Amino acid sequence: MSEGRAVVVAHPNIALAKYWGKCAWPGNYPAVPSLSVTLEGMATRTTVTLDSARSKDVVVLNGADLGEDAAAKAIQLLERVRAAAGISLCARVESSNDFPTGSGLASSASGFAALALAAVRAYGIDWDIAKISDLARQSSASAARSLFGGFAELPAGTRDVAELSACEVAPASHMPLRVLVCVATEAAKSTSSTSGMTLTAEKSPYYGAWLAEGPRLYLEIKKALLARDFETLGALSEASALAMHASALAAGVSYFSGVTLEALAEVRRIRADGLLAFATIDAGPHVKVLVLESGAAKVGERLRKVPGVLRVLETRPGDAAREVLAS
Ligand code: 2P0
Repeated sequence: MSEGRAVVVAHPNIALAKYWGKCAWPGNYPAVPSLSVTLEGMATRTTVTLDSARSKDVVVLNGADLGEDAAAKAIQLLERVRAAAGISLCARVESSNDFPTGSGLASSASGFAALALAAVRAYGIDWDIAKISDLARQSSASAARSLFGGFAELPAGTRDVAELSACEVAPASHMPLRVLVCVATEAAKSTSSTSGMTLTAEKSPYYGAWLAEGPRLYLEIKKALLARDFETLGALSEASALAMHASALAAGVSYFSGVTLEALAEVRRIRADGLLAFATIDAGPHVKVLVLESGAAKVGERLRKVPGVLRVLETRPGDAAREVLAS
């Protein structure tokens, strides 16, 4: 790294125990604890370069200048870093994803994890990974988890905690898990996670049930993960996703498409045929299927035939966000 420049690669993560809903006070604190797996096989690469010739930050995503409005969250993060570093120089941010962006494939998780680490390094601040995770969380709570490899958790916010970071629960080698991502569309979603959560909290008659069920499932999911009990882990992860979406649906917030339902039905048929496969869904139409390495080829073959599935990405537990040499 030359001074004032850093390049970072980060992977998205998918939550086995879902985060959905925020604490009532400002600062982007999650209302429920979550537990995720960071996925090798999809990646964001972000470069932050300080530039004394610039009077504004520029954020380029997948080759297109975002403009100030779309880049507002990224610029806010840079402002926090500048305040901590005591440096006023603006920056150029270039970021690209090798998977669909803004579509429920956790591009904001890998994107803000990569930006937080790259910005802290480029501005030369000596923060540990917990502090960088806290920085990423303020922009996008799921991003706090992508600073870590393997399996990571993020606690719920509490009134007395200002710095809230994720931490590693188990390394990538803990379980031979594979996550088969059924890509249902290349398009970005129309309801952001943040507004979906707000609408759910305001309008869903089942939001209270989710706030009770989410933390209970998180504890059971963590227990099953630590015991390497894949069948229980998968079943509970599917339950967490369905409970989250049930509460959102009751507020009129739907991320499902026909392809989502077709893929969910196929996962149930796969299980009925005696194979262990479990579904999870985030704020987008893609179904992600949890399998063990030994079942990945067979299950993948069946998912590829689901009507509307464009392609199936095979991903596995991966590494933490990391600085790389500029190429
Ligand atoms: C998760 N999701 O735990 C849940 C499950 C989507 C469904 O975290 O509002 O982009 O920026 O903190 O992190 C996606 O939401 O939301 C998300 P904000 P974020 O992965």
